[in-house]
Amino acid sequence: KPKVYIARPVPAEVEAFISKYCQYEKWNGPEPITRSQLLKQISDAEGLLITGEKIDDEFLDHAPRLKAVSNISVGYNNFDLEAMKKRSIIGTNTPGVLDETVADLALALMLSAARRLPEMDKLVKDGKWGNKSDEPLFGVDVHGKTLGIIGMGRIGESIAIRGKFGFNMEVLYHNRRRKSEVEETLSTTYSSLDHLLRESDFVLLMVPYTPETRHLMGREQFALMKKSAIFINTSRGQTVDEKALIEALRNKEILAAGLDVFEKEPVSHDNPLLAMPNVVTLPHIGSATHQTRFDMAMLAAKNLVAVVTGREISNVVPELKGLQSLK
Ligand code: 8YV
Repeated sequence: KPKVYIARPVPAEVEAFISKYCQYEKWNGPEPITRSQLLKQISDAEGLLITGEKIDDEFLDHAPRLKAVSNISVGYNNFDLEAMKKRSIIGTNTPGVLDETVADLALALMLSAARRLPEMDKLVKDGKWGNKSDEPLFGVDVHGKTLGIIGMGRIGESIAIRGKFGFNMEVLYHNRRRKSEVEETLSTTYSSLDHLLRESDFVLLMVPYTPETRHLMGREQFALMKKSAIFINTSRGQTVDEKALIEALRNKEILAAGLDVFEKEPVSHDNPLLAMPNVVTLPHIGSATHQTRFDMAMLAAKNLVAVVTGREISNVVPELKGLQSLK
């Protein structure tokens, strides 16, 4: 049986599945495995199950027998694609199984920021629910507003459905590729980035992190947004120039933000965003429900087993697809 290493805790059923096809070792520590600990574990591994650990030249030099790296996540910005290509290492991800869950969270962030839920929760718990005018507690509506989605992949579509049919929103989208099928079925409107930023009441970022999307939202982009608009990020922190976001919020160029991701994670305690009552912050939990994380781990396990046992492989990341035939 091929040898694999499981670097993240996975449900017992997932481990049992892997054990049918592979010999495996796993990380047992209560703390997440560090890079140097992981480098010590991979000298004879043919496959690896990870979430987000950087796979680069140095890493691969420590893993001469490696064939497959299976990410328990849809994002794969941790893959150095060139380094993997050079060595014909197949990388897989978990598309599809988390779309609805991440879309739910995106709507939760929109609603939380618009109706100021964390502020209101704190007010009640602090015993400050007075009987004076409640105007200071007013928020803004979500229903019927314009939602601009930057990145119309699978998750973007699930968010568009919620906005359109759940909240009667007008949905604009910007994407690398225009998607006429989404325009027809969801009556969304393709828009240039600038137009979307100018027109939207909610600007939601749902793009993969690549060299092209680094700091996609910067000073200029925030300046185009309405002063009454709310910015939501459920993608990757590095797609936003966080300094520019902080400035835009400080200068009241935008109303509020809802963030599941940050440039540096875990976010530092002294990050100015944490002190802003109009910023809703979450610890990167877009896909974090019991069911979805189970489904992601099982799919990642199936991807891994398929590569190391030479079965038909699905979910190879697009940039590494041609490599299948080389193995
Ligand atoms: C990660 C994610 O899996 O799938 C992604 O791209 O961002 C998440 O679902 C999560 O960070 C795991 O810790």
